[in-house]
Amino acid sequence: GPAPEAADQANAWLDSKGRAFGHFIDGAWTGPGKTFASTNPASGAKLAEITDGSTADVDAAVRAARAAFASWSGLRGYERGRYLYAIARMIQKHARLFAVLETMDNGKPIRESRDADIPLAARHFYHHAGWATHLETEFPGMAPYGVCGQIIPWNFPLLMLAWKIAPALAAGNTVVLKPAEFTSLTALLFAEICERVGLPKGVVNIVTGEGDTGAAIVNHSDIDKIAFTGSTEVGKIIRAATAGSGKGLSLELGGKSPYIVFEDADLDSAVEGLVEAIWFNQGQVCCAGSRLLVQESIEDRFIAKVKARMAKLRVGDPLDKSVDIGALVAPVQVERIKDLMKRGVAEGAVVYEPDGQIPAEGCFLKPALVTNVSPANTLVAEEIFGPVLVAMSFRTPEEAVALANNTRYGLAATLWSENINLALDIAPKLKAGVVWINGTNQFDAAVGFGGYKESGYGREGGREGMAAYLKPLWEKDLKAAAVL
Ligand code: TXE
Repeated sequence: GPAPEAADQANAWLDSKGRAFGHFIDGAWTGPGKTFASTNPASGAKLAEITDGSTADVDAAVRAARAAFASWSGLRGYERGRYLYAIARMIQKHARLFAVLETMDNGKPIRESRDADIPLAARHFYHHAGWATHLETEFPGMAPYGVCGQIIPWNFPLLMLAWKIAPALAAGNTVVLKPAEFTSLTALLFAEICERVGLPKGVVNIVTGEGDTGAAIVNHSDIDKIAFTGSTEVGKIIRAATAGSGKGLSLELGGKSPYIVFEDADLDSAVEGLVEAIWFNQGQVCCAGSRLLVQESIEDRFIAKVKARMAKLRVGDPLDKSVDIGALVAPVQVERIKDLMKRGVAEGAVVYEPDGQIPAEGCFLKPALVTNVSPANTLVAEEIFGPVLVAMSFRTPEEAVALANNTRYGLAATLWSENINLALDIAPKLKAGVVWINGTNQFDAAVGFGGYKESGYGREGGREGMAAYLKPLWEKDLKAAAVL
């Protein structure tokens, strides 16, 4: 089980804040206003009260960001880079506190927050500190947008914050960021880090709240660019709301990514990859390999291996280092997943779940494997965003490609084959922003990530991700910015 002291440091930090948070605006903390509770989904215990940001709060944050913009964007790139390096080091220094807090707030296994979320967030700031120092040579004639409004989801709270804030700041933008209502805590700890490294006031503003607060950001007239990661439904609303406003926009939305296993694949490795693809973070991953497509000749053998592996997955206390599957983020998500499963079963799907107990209380679900489905089944067509894998088979590589692309999404795809000619022939035919061969869920700050079709547009990370926070300078601006 978890070491009894595992949560002590995070609880001490929450206690030191009185377990009630306001916003971080213009380098200062507002008092808590009208609040909602943030709970630990593994236990149902209340962690803190979070302020539900009003239109006036958003406006104050935008004004602070606007006021900070001239001097922040006027710094030389290497000077901004120094702040980003300092933030990266502080995330590393407080990595354990960040990891435990993230796990308590979100329910994800501590092994994942410790080994993935937090180190990748630090890496993102290091990487973009480098970009800041090279902007003037790598992006001549480009300038920051101005004030960026950023709205993020709850599945990778600190990491999504890093994906948004690091490139925005490197480019010289100032930001107003809203974390998701279920998971505001690491964003608030991050605000404290901005204070500690002496980031100029107003450069980063964190406004907490629910969808209405997000809408207030989207609709604010003095914001120059919106960046959103979340559901396709809300992405569509935001696209409509910003159309014709002149605001820049990037959207990273849902997915239903195929995981293709050819008959000549190394099956044991493909099974391990599959565990990573669909059960990492309880399946609450936009690029989750949630649609298994397996070649008919090996279908029975492969499915048997998957079931045997599923039986060994440990579901339980996310603070326990030996746990593979923690809690889902909130009861509403558990209900959503159960409803989708009911619909799928009514349409003919067969569900396999391994024997064994899972905690009776808390947002826990067993890993599930769904078979006997056609492409029209709800569980094949809809993003489930939970620990649910759907499996279908194919006969020929052409059929695999057709099935893989038969989706309104296009975020990621994985394929397994020991035949490199086949792999390299198939990969470019998959309509997905990223294709992994004989591996899965490989992320790096240096590589652009993003989707096609209803998975959104724009890229985060790498050169494309930097470009997404820059726009061409007009001639008069070029003259004014002669220092470039
Ligand atoms: O997402 P929302 P929800 C998918 C996934 C999940 C489903 C529902 O399938 O089951 O969406 O999740 C803010 N204007 N993904 O309802 O609402 C909200 O406060 C502006 C996939 O939690 O999209 C939060 O900060 N902002 C996804 C953020 O949007 C609004 C990750 C995301 O929440 C808003 C999350 C509005 N009108 C969910 N309404 C991925 N691709 O990773 C809400 N928000």
